[in-house]
Amino acid sequence: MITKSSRFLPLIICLLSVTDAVAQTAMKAPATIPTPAKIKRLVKGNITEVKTIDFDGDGKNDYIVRVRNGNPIDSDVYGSEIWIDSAMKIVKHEKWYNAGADFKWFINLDFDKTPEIISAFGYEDGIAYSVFKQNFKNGKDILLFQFNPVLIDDSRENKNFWGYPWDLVDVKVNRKGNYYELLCSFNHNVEGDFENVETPKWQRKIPVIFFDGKTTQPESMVDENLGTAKSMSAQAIAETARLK
Ligand SMILES: [Ca+2]
Ligand SMILES: [Ca+2]
Repeated sequence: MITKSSRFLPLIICLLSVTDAVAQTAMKAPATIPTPAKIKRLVKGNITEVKTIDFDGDGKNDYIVRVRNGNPIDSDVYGSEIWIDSAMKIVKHEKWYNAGADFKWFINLDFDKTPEIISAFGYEDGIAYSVFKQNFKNGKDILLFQFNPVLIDDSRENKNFWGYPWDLVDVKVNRKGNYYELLCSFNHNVEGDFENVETPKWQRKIPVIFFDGKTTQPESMVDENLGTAKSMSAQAIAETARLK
Protein backbone atom coordinates (compact mmCIF):
# COMPACT_ATOMS: atom_id res chain seq x y z
CA MET A 1 0.00 0.00 0.00
CA ILE A 2 1.28 3.47 -0.76
CA THR A 3 1.00 6.25 1.76
CA LYS A 4 -1.54 9.00 1.45
CA SER A 5 0.98 11.74 0.80
CA SER A 6 2.90 9.80 -1.87
CA ARG A 7 -0.24 9.76 -4.00
CA PHE A 8 0.15 13.44 -4.79
CA LEU A 9 3.75 13.45 -5.96
CA PRO A 10 3.07 12.56 -9.62
CA LEU A 11 0.53 15.38 -10.02
CA ILE A 12 2.63 18.02 -11.74
CA ILE A 13 4.41 15.64 -14.12
CA CYS A 14 1.24 13.94 -15.22
CA LEU A 15 -0.76 17.09 -15.84
CA LEU A 16 1.71 17.86 -18.63
CA SER A 17 0.73 14.72 -20.50
CA VAL A 18 -3.07 14.98 -20.28
CA THR A 19 -4.88 14.53 -23.58
CA ASP A 20 -8.60 14.62 -24.30
CA ALA A 21 -10.16 11.19 -24.54
CA VAL A 22 -12.01 10.70 -27.83
CA ALA A 23 -13.52 7.24 -27.36
CA GLN A 24 -17.26 6.79 -26.73
CA THR A 25 -17.65 6.71 -22.97
CA ALA A 26 -20.47 6.85 -20.42
CA MET A 27 -18.95 9.87 -18.69
CA LYS A 28 -18.31 12.80 -21.04
CA ALA A 29 -15.55 15.37 -20.73
CA PRO A 30 -16.11 18.83 -22.21
CA ALA A 31 -14.17 19.50 -25.43
CA THR A 32 -12.05 22.62 -25.95
CA ILE A 33 -13.11 24.67 -28.99
CA PRO A 34 -12.13 27.99 -30.62
CA THR A 35 -14.17 30.83 -29.12
CA PRO A 36 -17.46 31.13 -31.06
CA ALA A 37 -18.40 34.67 -32.23
CA LYS A 38 -21.63 34.56 -30.18
CA ILE A 39 -19.58 33.91 -27.02
CA LYS A 40 -17.27 36.83 -27.84
CA ARG A 41 -20.32 39.07 -28.18
CA LEU A 42 -21.81 37.93 -24.87
CA VAL A 43 -18.76 37.66 -22.59
CA LYS A 44 -16.67 40.70 -21.86
CA GLY A 45 -13.06 40.38 -20.75
CA ASN A 46 -10.09 38.20 -21.49
CA ILE A 47 -11.54 34.84 -22.65
CA THR A 48 -8.86 32.21 -22.07
CA GLU A 49 -10.67 28.96 -22.80
CA VAL A 50 -14.02 27.76 -24.15
CA LYS A 51 -15.22 24.21 -23.67
CA THR A 52 -18.42 22.70 -24.99
CA ILE A 53 -20.68 19.91 -23.75
CA ASP A 54 -24.42 19.39 -23.30
CA PHE A 55 -24.29 20.12 -19.57
CA ASP A 56 -28.06 20.48 -19.02
CA GLY A 57 -29.15 17.38 -20.95
CA ASP A 58 -31.46 19.03 -23.51
CA GLY A 59 -29.53 17.57 -26.45
CA LYS A 60 -27.92 20.89 -27.46
CA ASN A 61 -24.32 21.88 -26.79
CA ASP A 62 -23.63 24.41 -24.04
CA TYR A 63 -20.46 26.33 -23.15
CA ILE A 64 -18.08 26.70 -20.20
CA VAL A 65 -16.07 29.89 -20.65
CA ARG A 66 -13.02 30.81 -18.61
CA VAL A 67 -12.21 34.49 -18.27
CA ARG A 68 -8.93 35.64 -16.80
CA ASN A 69 -8.98 38.53 -14.37
CA GLY A 70 -6.01 40.79 -13.61
CA ASN A 71 -4.75 38.72 -10.66
CA PRO A 72 -1.11 37.58 -10.69
CA ILE A 73 -0.41 34.09 -12.04
CA ASP A 74 0.12 32.67 -8.50
CA SER A 75 -3.21 33.91 -7.11
CA ASP A 76 -5.77 31.48 -5.68
CA VAL A 77 -8.36 32.64 -8.17
CA TYR A 78 -7.42 33.11 -11.85
CA GLY A 79 -10.75 34.53 -12.89
CA SER A 80 -14.30 33.41 -13.64
CA GLU A 81 -15.89 30.34 -15.10
CA ILE A 82 -19.12 31.23 -16.85
CA TRP A 83 -21.61 28.51 -17.81
CA ILE A 84 -23.74 29.47 -20.82
CA ASP A 85 -26.55 27.31 -22.20
CA SER A 86 -27.40 26.81 -25.88
CA ALA A 87 -29.85 29.75 -25.72
CA MET A 88 -26.91 32.00 -24.67
CA LYS A 89 -28.24 32.37 -21.12
CA ILE A 90 -25.70 32.49 -18.28
CA VAL A 91 -26.80 29.75 -15.87
CA LYS A 92 -23.78 29.54 -13.54
CA HIS A 93 -21.06 31.95 -12.59
CA GLU A 94 -18.19 30.34 -10.66
CA LYS A 95 -14.67 31.17 -9.60
CA TRP A 96 -11.88 29.74 -11.71
CA TYR A 97 -9.39 28.45 -9.15
CA ASN A 98 -5.67 28.07 -9.71
CA ALA A 99 -5.87 24.34 -8.91
CA GLY A 100 -3.41 21.59 -9.78
CA ALA A 101 -6.23 19.20 -10.66
CA ASP A 102 -9.58 20.45 -11.99
CA PHE A 103 -11.41 17.72 -13.88
CA LYS A 104 -15.14 17.46 -14.61
CA TRP A 105 -17.09 14.74 -16.36
CA PHE A 106 -20.82 14.69 -17.09
CA ILE A 107 -23.07 11.63 -16.80
CA ASN A 108 -26.72 11.18 -15.89
CA LEU A 109 -26.88 9.15 -12.67
CA ASP A 110 -30.55 9.45 -11.69
CA PHE A 111 -34.12 9.73 -12.93
CA ASP A 112 -34.10 13.30 -14.21
CA LYS A 113 -32.50 14.12 -17.57
CA THR A 114 -29.83 16.53 -16.28
CA PRO A 115 -26.32 15.09 -16.08
CA GLU A 116 -24.57 14.92 -12.73
CA ILE A 117 -20.93 16.02 -12.45
CA ILE A 118 -18.09 13.73 -11.42
CA SER A 119 -15.29 16.02 -10.32
CA ALA A 120 -11.66 15.77 -9.22
CA PHE A 121 -10.47 19.05 -7.78
CA GLY A 122 -7.49 19.93 -5.66
CA TYR A 123 -3.82 20.51 -5.22
CA GLU A 124 -0.62 18.53 -4.64
CA ASP A 125 -1.62 18.02 -1.00
CA GLY A 126 -5.07 16.61 -1.68
CA ILE A 127 -7.63 16.03 -4.41
CA ALA A 128 -11.35 15.83 -3.60
CA TYR A 129 -13.26 13.34 -5.73
CA SER A 130 -16.96 14.23 -5.73
CA VAL A 131 -20.32 13.76 -7.40
CA PHE A 132 -22.50 16.85 -7.69
CA LYS A 133 -26.13 17.28 -8.66
CA GLN A 134 -26.47 20.38 -10.79
CA ASN A 135 -28.80 23.13 -9.70
CA PHE A 136 -29.72 25.62 -12.40
CA LYS A 137 -32.29 27.40 -10.17
CA ASN A 138 -29.62 29.26 -8.20
CA GLY A 139 -26.45 28.11 -9.97
CA LYS A 140 -25.10 26.37 -6.84
CA ASP A 141 -24.46 22.67 -7.45
CA ILE A 142 -25.24 20.24 -4.63
CA LEU A 143 -22.56 17.84 -3.34
CA LEU A 144 -24.05 14.33 -3.24
CA PHE A 145 -20.97 12.53 -1.91
CA GLN A 146 -17.20 12.28 -2.03
CA PHE A 147 -15.50 9.04 -3.01
CA ASN A 148 -12.23 7.14 -3.36
CA PRO A 149 -11.45 6.38 -7.03
CA VAL A 150 -10.11 2.92 -7.89
CA LEU A 151 -8.89 2.31 -11.42
CA ILE A 152 -9.09 -1.21 -12.86
CA ASP A 153 -6.40 -1.47 -15.54
CA ASP A 154 -7.12 -4.22 -18.09
CA SER A 155 -3.65 -3.76 -19.61
CA ARG A 156 -2.21 -4.81 -16.24
CA GLU A 157 -4.21 -8.00 -15.57
CA ASN A 158 -7.15 -5.99 -14.19
CA LYS A 159 -5.13 -4.98 -11.17
CA ASN A 160 -6.40 -2.10 -9.03
CA PHE A 161 -4.69 1.28 -8.85
CA TRP A 162 -5.44 4.60 -7.26
CA GLY A 163 -7.56 6.54 -9.79
CA TYR A 164 -5.54 9.63 -10.59
CA PRO A 165 -7.90 11.92 -12.52
CA TRP A 166 -5.70 12.15 -15.63
CA ASP A 167 -5.73 8.33 -15.93
CA LEU A 168 -9.51 7.89 -15.73
CA VAL A 169 -11.10 6.99 -19.08
CA ASP A 170 -14.58 5.98 -17.98
CA VAL A 171 -16.56 5.14 -14.87
CA LYS A 172 -17.82 1.58 -14.46
CA VAL A 173 -21.59 1.68 -14.78
CA ASN A 174 -24.74 -0.30 -15.28
CA ARG A 175 -27.18 1.29 -17.74
CA LYS A 176 -30.78 1.70 -16.50
CA GLY A 177 -32.82 3.10 -19.38
CA ASN A 178 -31.78 6.75 -19.73
CA TYR A 179 -29.50 6.90 -16.70
CA TYR A 180 -26.62 4.97 -15.20
CA GLU A 181 -25.95 3.31 -11.88
CA LEU A 182 -22.39 3.46 -10.58
CA LEU A 183 -20.42 0.41 -9.56
CA CYS A 184 -19.41 1.15 -5.97
CA SER A 185 -18.38 -0.44 -2.69
CA PHE A 186 -18.95 0.60 0.90
CA ASN A 187 -17.46 -2.32 2.88
CA HIS A 188 -13.90 -1.63 1.71
CA ASN A 189 -10.86 -0.42 3.65
CA VAL A 190 -9.26 1.70 0.93
CA GLU A 191 -7.74 4.79 2.50
CA GLY A 192 -8.69 8.07 0.92
CA ASP A 193 -6.83 11.21 -0.01
CA PHE A 194 -8.74 13.43 2.37
CA GLU A 195 -5.78 14.60 4.45
CA ASN A 196 -6.10 18.14 3.16
CA VAL A 197 -9.58 17.81 1.73
CA GLU A 198 -12.63 18.88 3.65
CA THR A 199 -15.18 16.08 3.80
CA PRO A 200 -18.64 17.25 4.90
CA LYS A 201 -19.62 16.19 8.43
CA TRP A 202 -22.82 14.51 7.21
CA GLN A 203 -20.84 12.08 5.07
CA ARG A 204 -20.01 9.20 7.39
CA LYS A 205 -18.89 6.65 4.80
CA ILE A 206 -16.72 7.17 1.75
CA PRO A 207 -17.56 4.77 -1.08
CA VAL A 208 -15.07 3.42 -3.57
CA ILE A 209 -16.11 4.17 -7.15
CA PHE A 210 -14.56 2.04 -9.90
CA PHE A 211 -13.14 3.35 -13.17
CA ASP A 212 -11.58 2.03 -16.37
CA GLY A 213 -8.29 3.46 -17.50
CA LYS A 214 -4.59 2.91 -17.87
CA THR A 215 -2.46 3.90 -14.92
CA THR A 216 0.57 6.14 -15.37
CA GLN A 217 1.47 5.33 -11.74
CA PRO A 218 1.94 1.54 -11.52
CA GLU A 219 3.48 1.98 -8.05
CA SER A 220 0.12 3.26 -6.79
CA MET A 221 -1.42 -0.20 -6.67
CA VAL A 222 -4.37 -0.52 -4.30
CA ASP A 223 -4.08 -3.78 -2.40
CA GLU A 224 -6.54 -2.96 0.37
CA ASN A 225 -9.78 -4.93 0.59
CA LEU A 226 -12.20 -3.50 -2.00
CA GLY A 227 -15.29 -5.04 -0.41
CA THR A 228 -18.33 -6.05 -2.44
CA ALA A 229 -19.07 -4.07 -5.60
CA LYS A 230 -22.71 -3.06 -6.09
CA SER A 231 -24.55 -1.11 -8.76
CA MET A 232 -26.32 1.93 -7.23
CA SER A 233 -27.85 5.21 -8.33
CA ALA A 234 -26.14 8.42 -7.21
CA GLN A 235 -29.05 9.15 -4.87
CA ALA A 236 -28.82 5.70 -3.25
CA ILE A 237 -25.07 6.12 -2.80
CA ALA A 238 -25.60 9.56 -1.27
CA GLU A 239 -28.17 8.16 1.18
CA THR A 240 -25.95 5.21 2.17
CA ALA A 241 -22.97 7.54 2.64
CA ARG A 242 -24.95 9.50 5.25
CA LEU A 243 -25.78 6.43 7.38
CA LYS A 244 -23.67 5.36 10.31
CA1 LIG B 1 -27.72 21.77 -23.50
CA1 LIG C 1 -29.60 13.54 -13.36
